[in-house]
Parts: sequence; structure tokens; C-alpha cells
Amino acid sequence: MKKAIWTLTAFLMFLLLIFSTAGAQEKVNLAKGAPVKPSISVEAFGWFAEYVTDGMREFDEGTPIRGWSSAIRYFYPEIARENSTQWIKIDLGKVYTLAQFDLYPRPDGSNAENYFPIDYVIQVSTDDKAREQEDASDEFWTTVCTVTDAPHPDAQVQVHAFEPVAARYVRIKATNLRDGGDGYVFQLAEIEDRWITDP
Ligand SMILES: [Ca+2]
Repeated sequence: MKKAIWTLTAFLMFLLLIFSTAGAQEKVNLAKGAPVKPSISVEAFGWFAEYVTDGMREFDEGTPIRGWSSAIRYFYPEIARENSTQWIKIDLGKVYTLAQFDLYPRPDGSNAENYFPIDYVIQVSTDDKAREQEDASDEFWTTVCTVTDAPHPDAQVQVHAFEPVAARYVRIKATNLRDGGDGYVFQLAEIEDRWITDP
């Protein structure tokens, strides 16, 4: 009986070790709540730039959509009627080693397909000049992921893994947009990152 208790105790300790280790390895999303800067933003109807890092990937009750949208035809007809380069960047607050970025398209039916870009890059930087930069040039950025001819995402998360890299600033830059009903628009419900070393 005593042996059984010890065996059970050892087993429980083992389980505790497994779960505590798993917890330590769980990668928090550093982008959550991080300040963002977009090329342009609708800032209406639940499309606010800060919503792309608000931790909500899908719909919120009472708020139909929570994410970032570049110019739509209703507000910016001159911009939305032509294909253009649109971007949004995040400041993680300090340098981390990152290895993955997940992009969540808007989750509502056909709209999920219309406004996810066709061609885009994920870029990182540790240079503070990248934070203030207003244009789309690559001067302060290192491209870690290049996507061309991206399929329609069907409202599914798009995972991008890459070689671990030091990064404080991250930019998602789309160079080829889909023409949805609101024009050529880049929209994302949420951006999340995965880091590989303790912050
Ligand atoms: Ca969101």
C-alpha cells in the first residue's frame, strides 16, 4: 500500500513537471496590445488600427468587426480604386527573438477572401528609425517572409514561420491587393507573433 502511494505520488509529480514545463514553453503573443502604425486606416465601423493587436481574432458581440482596414472606397475613393502598397507595423517595445507570425483575416464569409492580400512580405527591424518611417521603402527592414499568389484564406489563420530573428518592429506590407466590393483594400482581424526565447 505504501509503495502504491509512493508510486502514485511519483506519477503525480511527473505529471506536474510535464504540465509546468509545457506552461513555460507556451509562447505568449507579444503583439497583443502593442502599438501599431498603419499606412492609412479607416478608423470607423469597428475598423481601427489598434484593433489589429487587441487580442480579438473574430467578431465581438456588439461590434461586428474588430480589426484594421486600409482605405475603402467609401472614405478614400481615390486610393481604394487602384491597387496599391499598404502596410501596418507593430512596436513590440523591445527586441525579442521571433520565429513566427500569424495573420488572421476578417472572419465573415466572402469578405474574408476579398480583402486578404495576394502578395505581401513580413519584415522585421531593430532600428528605431523603422518606427518613425512613414513610407513603404525597405530601408530599415529585413524581409523574413515573402508570400506571392496567396490563396483565399477562407477565414483561416495564415501561419508564417521563419528562421529565428531579432526584432522589435514588425511590418506586414502588402504589394498586391484584391479588388473587393470596397475597392483594393488590405484588412486584418489580428496579428500575432510567437517568440522563441524568454522576453
Ligand atoms: Ca482584433
